[in-house]
Amino acid sequence: MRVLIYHNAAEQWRNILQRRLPDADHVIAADSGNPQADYLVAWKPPASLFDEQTALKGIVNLGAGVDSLLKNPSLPRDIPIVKLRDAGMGELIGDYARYGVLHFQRDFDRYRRQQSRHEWREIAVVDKPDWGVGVLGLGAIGTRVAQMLATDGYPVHGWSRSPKTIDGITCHHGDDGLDALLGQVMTLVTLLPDTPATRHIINRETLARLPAGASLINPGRGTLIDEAALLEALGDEDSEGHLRGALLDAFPEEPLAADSPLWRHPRILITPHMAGPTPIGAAADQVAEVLGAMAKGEPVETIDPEAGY
Ligand code: OXD
Repeated sequence: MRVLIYHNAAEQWRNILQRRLPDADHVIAADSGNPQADYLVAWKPPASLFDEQTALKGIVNLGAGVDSLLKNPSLPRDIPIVKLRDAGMGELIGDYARYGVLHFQRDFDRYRRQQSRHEWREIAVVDKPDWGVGVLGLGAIGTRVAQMLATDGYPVHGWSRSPKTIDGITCHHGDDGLDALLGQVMTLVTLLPDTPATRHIINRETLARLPAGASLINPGRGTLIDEAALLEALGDEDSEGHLRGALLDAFPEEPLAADSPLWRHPRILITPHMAGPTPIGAAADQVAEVLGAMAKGEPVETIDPEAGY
């Protein structure tokens, strides 16, 4: 079987896949003139790659989110697509969420501002059991993040479109469930996929349902958040608004434009889509397993292009 690899670390991927599937022909995709391949293993491939590849039997998306792939105008609609499940990204994103939750729960944002005024004043701690945390999106990664936060002692509420049961997490679903969750969480972590149904799910109305002084952490997708509503909820630059602060890792356009007002807002922390880098070893195990199964005609867990994840 021939596997075509498209990734900005393609060489590393080729070497690691070669070791796992030594009998396959692993080819790094060039801009054009690639040989016909059986499988494409790729992250954000260009449309031209699909235009020239006419014999593909399957695609492995080298990331957990398939939004970019599904928006590709030349994506063939009739072949299976498999995405990376949690290959260790869950724990990394869990650490990111933990950092963000502690940042707000232990008032590091407020202490930072006090420091700029040379102000020495201790703020009473809100205990973890009184600091509800919401996790929107209970896929493999959201579930891991929710469990890590619950282990830390926060009451964690999770939300998904359809009902779920997860040990130690209060699970909500549907529109009513979202309302119920929002009213009870001091920090909201958004880990939903980018689909038409989740676009701007964080908007003026949903932000208003959070308790005053709540905070937002978005290691998911930038499209989940209505940016104008976020800025409005954060209030002016000198005093906390209904929303106390936000830690943002994902943006609708990346890199975030240099003139975006988000950069200079004093209560927004920005990171460059680094919350959950893919651990290549565990991810390569998954890719090799999927390619092996597809080559043998065995069933694999494919994404649902209609649902968008
Ligand atoms: C992913 C990502 O989807 O890195 O894996 O955003």
